[in-house]
Formats: sequence, C-alpha cells, structure tokens
Amino acid sequence: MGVLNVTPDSFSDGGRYEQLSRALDRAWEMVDEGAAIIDVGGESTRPGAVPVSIEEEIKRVAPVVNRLAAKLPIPLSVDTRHTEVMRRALEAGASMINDVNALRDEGAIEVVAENDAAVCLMHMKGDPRTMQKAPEYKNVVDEVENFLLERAELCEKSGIAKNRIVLDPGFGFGKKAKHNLRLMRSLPRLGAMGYPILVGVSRKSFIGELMGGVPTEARLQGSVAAALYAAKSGARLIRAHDVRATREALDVFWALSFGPENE
Ligand code: HH2
Repeated sequence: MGVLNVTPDSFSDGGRYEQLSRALDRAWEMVDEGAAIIDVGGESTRPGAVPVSIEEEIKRVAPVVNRLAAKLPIPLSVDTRHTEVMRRALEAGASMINDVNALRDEGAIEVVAENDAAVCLMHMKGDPRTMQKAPEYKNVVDEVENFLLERAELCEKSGIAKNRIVLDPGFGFGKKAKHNLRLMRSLPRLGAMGYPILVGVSRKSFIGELMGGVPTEARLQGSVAAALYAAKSGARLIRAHDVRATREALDVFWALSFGPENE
C-alpha cells in the first residue's frame, strides 16, 4: 500500500504532494513502482497533529480521488477518520477506507457497509494530539487484540462482509517503543484472529530509534527491514512511502519463501 499524503504537515512527506498535479504524478509513479493499493490521506495523524476541518479534508482529497479512482489499475483507499469524507470518497469511486479510528465516527460503519467497501480498522489509544504523551497498557497485545476483534465483530454485524476487513495494530499510535516492539513480535498471534493484518511502520520514529536515532529521511533501510520482518510474521499488507524499495525487497522475500526451486 503506497502512501500519498495530500497534506501540508504529514511527518515525512508533508507539503510534497499538496499540488494536484504532483499528487497525480506520484500516484502513477507508485503504480509503476509496484504498489498494489494507493492510500490517499488529507489529514495528518502524526503525534501532536491538530485536526483539520471536514471541509478542508474534502478539499484536499476529493480532487485526487475524482481524477484517479476510475483510471488507476489498482484499488484506491482513502485514509480518513470522518464519515462525510468516507461518503464522498466512496461516491467518487474509492474502494477502501483506511481508518486510524476504526470507524468510530458516527455513521462510519453504515457508509462503508452501504458502499460495499473494504476497510482497514486500526488500533489507536487516545487521539493524535495527545496519544504519545504517556501511553500505558496492562498488556498491549491483549488490549489491541480485544479492541480489533470487537470492532471487526461490530462491523460484520452491521453488514460489512468479513472478507472486506483488514486489521492493523497501529504502530506509533499511542504506543511507546516497547509497545511497538511487543506488537511486532506478536504479529503471528494477531494474524491468528482470522483477518489480514496491515502493518504501517514506514519512516516512523520507532524505526529511527532502532537505527540509533536517525532522522525521518534516513529511515529507508530500517523501514524495509521492518517490512520484511512483518511479512515473515504473517502481515499481508505493508503501508509504505518508499514503494519501489519495499516492493523489490518483498518480491525477493516472497520468492525465497514460496517461489519454485528451479534446477
Ligand atoms: N500510519 C499513518 C497514517 N495512517 N494507517 C494505517 N492503517 N496504519 C498506519 O500505521 C498509519 C495509517 C501515519 O503515517 P503518514 O500517513 O505518513 O503520516 P501522517 O499521519 O503525518 O500524514
């Protein structure tokens, strides 16, 4: 899943794709680089981010979805927490909603169900403004697993087909380094919940810390290593900014793991 942030303030690519022509070019470039899904976001959810108005979010996302949804050879996902943005995006042809808030906005589940869309339900403790202040868990894996299962069950009861649901533990969303590590090491257990798992660790500070404290732009190798670790642990979707590098690494990993043994 290739990331396309049409925001001025995303933590690693804010301001780069705000202009429509640049966003469209980047989307097509990611198709070329081997993305399987493109995920368009109009609101940064980095720690400390200030929420934007629904109108502003729609103004950022709608032109991109309008221009791409019918044309792209791969599904278009929209990264949003807001029901009205979901409705507009799905009407304009997006086929997936990626929600860091797991469809907790009023009416969100119904909009996804009515449109027969796919959805990624992510775990987040607190909200972006304050979530990294002092997150504490009794048992982070139990809590994330219980939350995701509860949300998935509610979605299914409300008419979203099980095979349309993807779950994501939400790396960096109300989690300290130790929580991220514990969740990474528990991916096989999370995969046993019976839904595909999506992992988003690309360029995140957790990766920077494991690399000895490097800045965002120096986290490529660490991000790719984490993507491979996640894939080896059963993750089925990897959300990444650096699509080409991630895709090439995953292709080799896949061939080594499951490819034929040519003589
Ligand atoms: N991470 C970010 C945004 N959306 N969605 C899912 N499902 N999983 C994630 O881990 C995830 C996500 C944060 O990354 P990014 O979009 O690059 O930054 P920002 O929120 O600053 O726009």
